[in-house]
Amino acid sequence: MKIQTALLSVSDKTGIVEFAQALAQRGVRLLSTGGTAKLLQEAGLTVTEVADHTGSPEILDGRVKTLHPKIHGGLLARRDDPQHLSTLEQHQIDRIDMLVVNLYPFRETIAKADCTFADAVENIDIGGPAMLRAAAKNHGTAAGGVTVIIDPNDYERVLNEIDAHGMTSYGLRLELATKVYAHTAAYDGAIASYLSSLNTKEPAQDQSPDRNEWPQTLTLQVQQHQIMRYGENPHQSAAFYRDPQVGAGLLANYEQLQGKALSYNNIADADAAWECVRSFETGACVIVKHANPCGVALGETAAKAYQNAFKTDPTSAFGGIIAFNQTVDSAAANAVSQQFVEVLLAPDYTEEALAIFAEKKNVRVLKVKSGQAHNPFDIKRVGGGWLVQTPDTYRDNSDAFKVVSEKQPTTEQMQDMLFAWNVAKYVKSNAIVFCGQGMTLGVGAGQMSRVDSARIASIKAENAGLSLQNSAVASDAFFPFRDGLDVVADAGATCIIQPGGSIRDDEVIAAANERDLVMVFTGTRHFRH
Ligand code: 93A
Repeated sequence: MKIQTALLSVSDKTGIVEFAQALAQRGVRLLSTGGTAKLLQEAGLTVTEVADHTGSPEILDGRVKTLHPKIHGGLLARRDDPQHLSTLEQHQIDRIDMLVVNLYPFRETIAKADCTFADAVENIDIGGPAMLRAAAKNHGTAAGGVTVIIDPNDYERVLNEIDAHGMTSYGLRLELATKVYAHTAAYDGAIASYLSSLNTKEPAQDQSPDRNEWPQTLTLQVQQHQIMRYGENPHQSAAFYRDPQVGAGLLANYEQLQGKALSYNNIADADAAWECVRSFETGACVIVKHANPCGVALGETAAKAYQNAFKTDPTSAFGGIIAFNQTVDSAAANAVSQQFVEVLLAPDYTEEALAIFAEKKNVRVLKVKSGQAHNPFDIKRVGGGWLVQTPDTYRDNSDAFKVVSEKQPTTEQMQDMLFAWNVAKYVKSNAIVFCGQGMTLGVGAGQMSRVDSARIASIKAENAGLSLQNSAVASDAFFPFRDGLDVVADAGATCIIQPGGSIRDDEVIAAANERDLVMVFTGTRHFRH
């Protein structure tokens, strides 16, 4: 079936004029929305505006442009169904054979440091996905169907097929339709992830997209960024790909200012460090080794934050990845230069700081832009498949935390617990984190039993010469027995923050009261594997 009418409505206008010209040359009638229509008309093309075609003007600041039966009927009518075709005739609806749409740049918008909530909301595209899903649903049969294009990279392929066969093949239409659903699913995933990262009074119990909304198939479209010398070990080959659809996070936003190429392990650890440091609202420093924070501290200056982070575990900090969420000045650069460091990350560096690092040619110095967006999905490879989940970007609402002990926390204890709780989110499970006065004092990570993590955290504090008297402890999941609690109390902790939810909560609360501890339940668990 020959393509007679195409509707073009794009935010990313790359290549659209050339493509529209090519369609016009092939006798295709062009329909288009405001901005796209204007651009095409300026290029001398004959275009019918959707508003003229439907007889309904764009309303509500463009929120309603294409949401009209003349558009959706034209996209959805089955091409081989006489009843559908007569319904079109009855309502004077023209078939739309090709749809060219790409969406409002939601991810790019929220990646901007100055993005407001209103900016984010206005960039949630409604009409675009509705048309895309309609057109993709109606990609049809071998006899004909709607050709839907979401990616400017596909313009040429479509033209080649039209030139070769007078129409697009079923195979291509199916492939393009599949791409659409993968794209709209990821787009909605990004919106869900953004909304769930906002502070709310009542934390949602289930922030994941509706289980029924998960796509049947996922298409992974990533771009090669760099071939690496090797993978996790020298006998493994590796490459580094970036996801062009994700506007924020380390990989979308870094610039390497000096040093050797990043290794596979550097990138994994740098990502862990950056995700942790950017979660703090005030100045902080995070030192990571093997994907776990081995020191985290707040500090009014970068130097102060670094010095306290380093104190937690100087032995492990050797060869670490160090991330800051504030500008690194000469004081911080001098302090960091005393140790062996693999990678440094910060939003900015002073000229003096860069001059200090220039003396250490091997240190990889990365400048990373902050942004609010997160990956829409976490993906983990398992034998024969992938596990896919929304990321743990849930921002806990401390107003909903409950003091379950008889003893009430002081303001200082509450601050220490909240800091410890935030760090624990970034420590591999089972995580036990001792903190005090805005710094970690002992981190127990990645153990199979919580009580062992507690023991290791207190041994590490002792090795570093740090006192745990009056410290705060966070546990990423509930204490299944009182034993872990006894270990941290013996070490000197006076307050504990944990999710609660064990069938033995009563026993654990009684133990906290017996040991004169403050205990707070958050109601949310933060496993990390
Ligand atoms: O505001 S919308 O959610 N409502 C609509 O009815 C609608 N129709 C198309 N967004 C809508 N679009 C989007 O407008 C398209 O997905 C595309 O990204 C953009 C193109 O607008 P313009 O042609 O005015 O630049």
